[in-house]
Amino acid sequence: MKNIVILGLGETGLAVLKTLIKFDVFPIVVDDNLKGCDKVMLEELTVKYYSTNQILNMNIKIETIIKSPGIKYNHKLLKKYVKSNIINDIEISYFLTKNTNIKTIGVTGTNGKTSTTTLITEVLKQAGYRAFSCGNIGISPLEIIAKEENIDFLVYELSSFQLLSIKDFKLNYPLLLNLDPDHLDYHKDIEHYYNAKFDIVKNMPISKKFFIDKSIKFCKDGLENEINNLELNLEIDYKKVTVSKNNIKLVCKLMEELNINLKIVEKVLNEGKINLPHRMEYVNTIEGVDYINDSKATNVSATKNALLKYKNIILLVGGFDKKEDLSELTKYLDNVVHVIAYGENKFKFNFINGLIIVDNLTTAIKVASKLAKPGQVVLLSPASASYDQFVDYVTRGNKFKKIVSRLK
Ligand code: UMA
Repeated sequence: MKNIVILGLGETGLAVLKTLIKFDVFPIVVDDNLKGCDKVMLEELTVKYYSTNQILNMNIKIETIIKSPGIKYNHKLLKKYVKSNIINDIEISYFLTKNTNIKTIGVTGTNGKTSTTTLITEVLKQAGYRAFSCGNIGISPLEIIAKEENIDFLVYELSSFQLLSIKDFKLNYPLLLNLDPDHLDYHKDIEHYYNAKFDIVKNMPISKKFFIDKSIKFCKDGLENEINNLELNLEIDYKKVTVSKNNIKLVCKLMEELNINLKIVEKVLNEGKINLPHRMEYVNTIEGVDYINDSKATNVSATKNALLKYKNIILLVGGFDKKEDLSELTKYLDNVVHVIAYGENKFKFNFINGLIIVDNLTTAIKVASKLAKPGQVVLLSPASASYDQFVDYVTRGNKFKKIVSRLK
């Protein structure tokens, strides 16, 4: 019996399950945290489900494991079945689209992936195409393929976790925005992380072009690097948009390739449609103090970008320790008046002079609001993941906004 296992029944696993069932394939689901309602759903679908330990004890043959991106390669099932075909939803989407007219664009990089993916999709839509964002942005490409008809473009946001599990997947147009240390709790080392990012061109893109930031040195035989060296004549107020200038340039380079008028990029940016929540999001001004929610800044380089954007900052940092070298932040503290650290890794910010340490985000905001003077900015830009005290960065950002609204 050739068993297919879906490992992890989150957003990705569910999309894979629905797709397989559509093709009359009934996989086994393995998840260690299934809720009662998930179990009822699986039973109704006559899909078998097990915990990791249960399936390990069964000693069955497994031909293919479809892995959720958040599950690490040292997971017990993956270690035991290392010779199985281990793939993901991104790989499956390639097989479903490769003989169709759907064009694919992929965006990876350490920071700015979601806003750049959203920008590309919006520009394509305004140029008259049926374009959809998918992937790490929060919706599996399989969901889009199942739901939408006459798709012109799929615009994938791709994380290093997802890129690690691709085999034959290739894109028409790959983009690599930037590279900085991140996710060192998941990857063996920085090289392993960077190499996963380069896997966006593991298989030669159909266009043979790689849209890549000028700061990154990369070459591959037969592949043409398209560098973001355009002089832009667009009227954009960069202070008001959350997509960086470099990423806008790279998007423009891509749009030139697709023969799309760059004035559409200008229009989309100026309409403010790309200003996503939790990314340098303006929340409120209270007694002359601006409150900014940058909860999506889960690494040093994202926090660095926020520190370069604002002045007179009271910075709130801390959370789950991703094993990054936090002392890199020292170089960017010129505009900072106070730093308040909270969360699991709060003591790791001890290299900052005058650091204020508190237990949680609520206290950090309260202390910041007492210290803040008119003209200053209270900036939540944690340089850390949220998992120590929150489900994810969205919950953390929403909590920040809720507490700030109460301050008023
Ligand atoms: N699970 C186990 N055993 C384990 C670990 C997890 O059974 O040892 C199960 C959990 O019980 C859960 C499932 O696995 O049911 C979770 O899988 P997952 O963490 O891959 O979550 P998904 O819901 O499938 O979400 C994933 C991405 N999550 C991660 O990469 C951690 C989402 O990116 C993505 O939006 C979604 O697929 C759709 O593609 C989130 C993210 O934080 C936003 N990404 C990282 C980032 O942006 O920095 C890379």
